[in-house]
This record gives sequence, C-alpha cells and structure tokens, in this order.
Amino acid sequence: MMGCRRRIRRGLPWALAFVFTSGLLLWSKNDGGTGIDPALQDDWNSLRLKRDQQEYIDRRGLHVVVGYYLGDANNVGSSANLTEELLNRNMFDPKPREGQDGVPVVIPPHLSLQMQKLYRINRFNLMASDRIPLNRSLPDVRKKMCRLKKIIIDGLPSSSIVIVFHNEAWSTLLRTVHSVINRSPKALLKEIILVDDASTRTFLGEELNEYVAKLPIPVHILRSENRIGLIKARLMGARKASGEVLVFLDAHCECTIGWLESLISRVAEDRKRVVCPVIDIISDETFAYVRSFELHWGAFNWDLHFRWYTRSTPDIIRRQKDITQAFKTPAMAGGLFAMDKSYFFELGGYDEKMEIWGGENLELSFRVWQCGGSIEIAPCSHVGHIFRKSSPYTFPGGVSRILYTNLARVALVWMDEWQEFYFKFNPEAIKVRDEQQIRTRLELRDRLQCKGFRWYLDNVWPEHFMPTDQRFFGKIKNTLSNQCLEKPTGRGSLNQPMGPVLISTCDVEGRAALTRMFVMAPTEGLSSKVWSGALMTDESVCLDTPDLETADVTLKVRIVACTGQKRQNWRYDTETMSLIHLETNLCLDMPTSESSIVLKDCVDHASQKWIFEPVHWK
Ligand code: LR7
Ligand code: MN
Repeated sequence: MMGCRRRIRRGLPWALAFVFTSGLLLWSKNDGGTGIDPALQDDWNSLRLKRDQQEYIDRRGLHVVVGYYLGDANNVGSSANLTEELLNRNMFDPKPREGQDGVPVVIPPHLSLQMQKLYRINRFNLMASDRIPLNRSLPDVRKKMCRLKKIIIDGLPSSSIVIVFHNEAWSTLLRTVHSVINRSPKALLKEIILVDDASTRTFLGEELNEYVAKLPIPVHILRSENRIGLIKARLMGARKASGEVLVFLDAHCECTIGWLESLISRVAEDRKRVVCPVIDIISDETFAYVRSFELHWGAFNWDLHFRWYTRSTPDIIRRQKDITQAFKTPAMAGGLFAMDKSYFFELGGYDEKMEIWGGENLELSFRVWQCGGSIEIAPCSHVGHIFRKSSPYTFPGGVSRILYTNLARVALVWMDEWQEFYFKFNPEAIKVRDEQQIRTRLELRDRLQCKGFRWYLDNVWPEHFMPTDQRFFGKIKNTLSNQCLEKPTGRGSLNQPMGPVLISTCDVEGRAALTRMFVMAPTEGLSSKVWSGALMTDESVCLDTPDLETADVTLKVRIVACTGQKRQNWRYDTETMSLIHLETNLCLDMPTSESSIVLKDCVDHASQKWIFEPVHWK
C-alpha cells in the first residue's frame, strides 16, 4: 500500500484493514424460515436482498458490508400496503424486562407475521422496539481505563442535543431522548431540541408535545411544515440551540454511561475539535446492543461513500499505553457528533443547498479539516445506533438525483482536481453538476482561507488510495492475453476475504472500468525504472497472496484489505515488464485453468509481462 514512504517518514500508521460501513457489520443470519405466508416471505426476502451493497466475510469471520446504502429505490418510502390507520397507530407496549441491558428481544413465533409486516414501516423491527421500555438499561461498554478516568464536569460548557426526525417510531425516538436524560450529567445538558421534518404520523404531533412537556429537562420541538431534509432540519435546530456545544444524534440512538462528558471535555479543550462517539450497533432485527470496535476510523471510497477502516496493528500497539486517548479520523459518519456552536456557524453551518440525506458528512469533514479544525473519535464515548439496510422514507425528487446533487456539491466545492476523478466515473453526477450554484460556498472557502484537497490527502489521510500525480493509476494488462487485472466484486468467503484477482477484457468504459483500475505509488517515483509498492484499488483493498503456509500449490493472488505488510509489496520492472511479489520473489502470471491470477517462478514469457496502462483521471 502506498504512502508507505510517507507514512514511515512521518511516523504515521501503516495501512488500513477491513472495510466496514454504514450498514455496518454483524448481523445474525435469521432467514425468516418456515411456516410463513409465501407472499409475505417474498416481501421479507426482498427487504433483505434489495440492498445496493456488497458484502463479504472478513478474516475474523465478521460479516462486512462494503456497499452503499442508497435507500430502497424500487420501493421508495414504501409503506405500500400499509394502511394509514396502521402507520398512525402508536403500538408502543413495553414489557418491563424486555431488552434489558441490551439483550436481544425474542418475538414469540405466533407474532412473526405481524412482526414482518411492521418491519416495513421503519425498516427495523418495530415490534421488538415497541416491547422495550423507554428507559431500558444498557451495559457499560467502555474499556476499564475509560471507566476509571474521572472527567471533571465543573466548568465544562453546556450542550444542546439536536435530534432531527422524519416519521420516526415513537419508541425509538423517545428511547433516544430518555437515554440522553438518564445517562448525561445534568450540568452538561441544557436542553434537547427535536426537529420534526414534516412527519405525517399523527402520534408525533400533539401526543409528542404532551409527552415531552412532562420530562425533567427542557425538550423543545421545532416543526418544519415542509419536508426539508436532515441537513436543513439540523440547521434549524442548531439556530435555536442555547447551549454552548451542539450535539447531534439520529432519532434512533441510545447513549451509554459517560458518553457526553467524553465528548464535551474534548471540545472544551479546543473549540475547533469536532468529536464523535464510538458508534455501537443496535440490531435492526433484535434491538440487541452490540459493542463495536473502538479502533476504526472513517473515510470514503472512490464514489464518495462513507466507509469505516480499522486501525493498523502498530498503531493499536502504540495506543495501548493510553487507550482513552481520542484519535483523529479523516471523515465522520455524520449523524453523531459534538461541535462548539459558535465554531459550527463560524465554519459555515451546513450547505443549505443540500437536500434530504447524504453528502453533508463528507462536506463537513472536508471543511473542518481543510479550514483549520480537526475531527476525532473519543473512544470512551459509546452511543448505539440502529443501522438499517434500506431507507424507510421518501426522497422527494428521486434518490439518485438527491444523492448525486449533494455529492456533486461536495466535489465541486472541496475536492479541487479530484472532482474530475469523481465526475469522470460518476456520469450521473455530471447531469446535475452544471446546475449547482456554489458561489457562496466557494466564497466561504476563500474567506476561511482553507487548504486544498491535496493537503487533505497528504496530511489527514496519508493511507488513501486515490490517484495522484505521483502515482500510477490505470489498468494492468497482460501481454499474452491482452486482458486486464480485475478486482472481484461481491461476496468473499471466510478464508477468502475478497476473493481471487481475476483477469478479463480491458475494453470497458465508464463506471464498469473501475474494477480494472489499480493504483501504485512507487517509492522510487514514477520516472524510475523499477517501481515498488502496494497495488491498491478502491475500498482500500490490495493485491495479496494467500497465507503461504497454507497456500494451495497454485498460489492464487487475492485481493484483501490493505495492511502495509510486506506480502502486499510488489516490484514492477518497467523494462522487462515483470511484476514480482517481493516476499516470495515469484512473478505474477496468467491463470492456468481458472480465471484467477497466480504466482509462478519467474520466466521470460509473455504470460508474465504486464503493461501498466495509465488512465487519465482528471
Ligand atoms: O428527510 C429526512 N429528514 C430527517 O429528519 C431524512 C432523515 N431525517 C432524519 C432521520 O429521521 C434520522 O433521525 O435524519 C436522521 C438520519 O437519517 P437516517 O437515520 O436515515 O440516516 P443514516 O443513519 O442512514 O445515515 C448516516 O448518514 C446520513 C447522511 O446524510 C446522516 O449523516 C446520518 O445522520 C448518518 N447516521 C449516522 O452517522 C449514524 C451512524 C451511521 C454510521 C456509520
Ligand atoms: Mn440513522
């Protein structure tokens, strides 16, 4: 993996590992099963399958989702077949011990049909949620060092918790509110601001007003008459906030003990820090609270979709001295963070021309970093979030139009020449590019004297796998067959995280060509005769060999998460055109029978000659 040289020089961590995401890891296989009305079973399956995403099992056996969450384009806002009466019925019916301490809810078999039907409303198991009390207990998931660390609350600034929602379930919304009230130091909690983004559920109206009026801390409800999307809704909440620190949460979170002080204390030390909690997982099926890794950090892929990457082993070892230390992250997931209120507005709030959902997390991430702030994750702050596999609500104007508009704005304003890379491989975004008015955002960038995207990549995300002028970016073509290396898509298996490297035709254009694109950052520089380094591609995966001890005789070359290890190092001789695996001194060769590339003893033969064919990315 590239950037090795740079990384060593600056003492920055080696490489990334597994790719997690938004529709995060770990869900139990629970395939609906027997005795279910086939029509509903179909629907249930389609709910689970209509994910525009790819999945594989990582080396630890975790189910990893690398795909993007696009909403359910085929079934937008689908409450189809659900009657108004049902949608507007508040079915909250808590059983005292259900979900206690974050344990999973088990729905009795005779309710499973109804459960599946209700699942469609919010795209999570509403029946399970409605059985869990609003003030359920949760385990203290913090590491021992975090629990022992005393944070002095005296003198810390107060906060306003801003929660925006559109047609959220009663039980999840109010469990978010109660978890904030129950597990935040009173002195730090000035108010909770709920922003209703034009919900249509009747129980979110007067019934909600009456309920929150009785709560022991001030809860204000702001309502937008028209659907404005989460970005503008958050702005609306932020403007009304009177606390010194803004803390944003999604409307289906649960905070655990210590979450708030760990965020606020970091902001108090430096108002230009944006601080995120560790985001744990509330199962969308059982509502079990699942602790997630503390050591992952956020960035994005070539399509500008947010991704989690895990920290490198050397970095983890280095951190063992004090695991309570916050760590920097190039990007944030977007929903859960604390930020000084005056700094939020000084930095330009949000881009008000962004609609509904998406992109604002990268926009704010780039803006914060490029304009002099920082983003970090506080490992002692844990907040659970329900990760859904699809989106339950409508995207007025169309899912793809909205997403591409938001991302086009991110690229146009913040990414300099890398915007060309984005547009080149996302032709859908080109359609909306020219209609974007971005003048005021560019003026903001100017006024704040923000640094460029090049600086961001070099300094904030040195492990990145984007093309640069110092890197090779393009296809790797075999001289014998005239075919190109191809990154496998889709599922891997337990022992084959991402699968074998394939070879197939080079003649593909546009987005389809992306699976043929590789990046190499030669430590010697592009003009030298030999290049050495990792062969990276999108999603932070690299060309790798199988474990050599257990390897089958064919030595199939695989694509797995980049680690910076020696076994991912290659040497390309630009004259002989051989591509040598450094650890074994074997050469990359055409497959013998199957379509996957292999390592073989080096010989002077066309099957071992590779042309690095650059592709213009800007
Ligand atoms: O039109 C809308 N109006 C709203 O008020 C659409 C949504 N919303 C509300 C919604 O009710 C919810 O409370 O906005 C909140 C976020 O929407 P979700 O829960 O559908 O979003 P998400 O969790 O799938 O998406 C993540 O990315 C989004 C990009 O715009 C936002 O930044 C979300 O806040 C963000 N969520 C998280 O970061 C939680 C952790 C996910 C991870 C990793
Ligand atoms: Mn969410």
